[in-house]
Amino acid sequence: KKYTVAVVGATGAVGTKIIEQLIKRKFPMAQLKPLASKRSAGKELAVGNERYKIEEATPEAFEGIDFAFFSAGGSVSKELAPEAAKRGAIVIDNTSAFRMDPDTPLVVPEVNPNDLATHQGIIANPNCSTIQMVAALQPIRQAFGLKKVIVSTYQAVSGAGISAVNELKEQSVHFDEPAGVEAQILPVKSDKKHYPIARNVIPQIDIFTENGFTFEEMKMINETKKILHDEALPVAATCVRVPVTVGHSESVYIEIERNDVSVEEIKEILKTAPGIALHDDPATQHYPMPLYTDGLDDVFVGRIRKDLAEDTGFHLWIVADNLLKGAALNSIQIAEKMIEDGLK
Ligand code: A2P
Ligand code: 11C
Repeated sequence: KKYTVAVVGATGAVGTKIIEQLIKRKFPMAQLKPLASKRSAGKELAVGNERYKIEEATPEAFEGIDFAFFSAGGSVSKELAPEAAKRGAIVIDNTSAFRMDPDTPLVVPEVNPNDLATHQGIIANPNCSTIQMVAALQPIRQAFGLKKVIVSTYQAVSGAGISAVNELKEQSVHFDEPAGVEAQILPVKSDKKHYPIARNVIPQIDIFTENGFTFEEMKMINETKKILHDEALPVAATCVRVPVTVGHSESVYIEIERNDVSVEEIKEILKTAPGIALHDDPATQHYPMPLYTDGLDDVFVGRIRKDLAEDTGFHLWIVADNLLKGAALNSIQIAEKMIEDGLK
């Protein structure tokens, strides 16, 4: 069987990757419909040898669509995802609009595939920094239990969209005086102040919530608990933007249930875990770095160490392409899994 597919936000950082991946993975498509704002309607989109006409995303655009991938921001999803679902499409939403809705499954196929069966038309794709973390932690959790997670992130500017990537590029051209190029996007376009990202590190991703954590940090905390079905799991996050184009990195401290586990045993588990690539050899300076994971599908793990004071504690370094496993690839894997499970 072949499916009709719509991509909402087709001109964006994630939308273009979704189209690339649909083609690369030979997703069984009868038709591909790129949708964006009125500004882009009528323009042509070139992907490989193919050219597609971009249409405006309207409720009617979803007539006859089987799968609709959304990555055009939360407000577009809130308005149009229910319209697409009403017309019979399975919506796979990349925004935070429905993630914490109890009726919406939040899925990483390697971690909680069984949640897909409960869907009511919309499936949420988790935040990029959450996806790569739970993908690496779930196999460890299944083998040894998981008691606590503390994560600090080093996130690429592409997570904030194409305009943030352009901002880093422009500031980098003026390397000696990045502050001379006025920052307009980062850390958050809608917030009051903006700071340069070239030659800088910004400890704010998304706006602040009332408890002092940012929304990005709260997403990591709440989404991790939802995906792992463990509301009581203590999770803390500090999310930081770094001058990297693609690839989020994470320093993760975990405590497991057992106190007799070695680093070797953790490595053995990760070696065979789906979607995980273990790159961990200090002797040869082998560890994951975002520059080398750009364009790759796996979640890369390295620098695994046992804590020096806590028997159940381990430190890990986790890197993945935020636009692929963090967004486009995971979304398509959700659709592939649904087809495999006979859910569409
Ligand atoms: P457009 O190019 O027409 O503005 P990014 O996250 O990289 O900044 O991309 C955002 C994506 O969301 C773009 O494809 C953009 O399309 C799309 N978009 C923005 N606003 C709307 C809207 N109101 N309706 C549909 N798509 C939208
Ligand atoms: C970032 N993680 O790096 C964000 C982007 O909720 O899907 C993804 C935001 C989201 O800025």
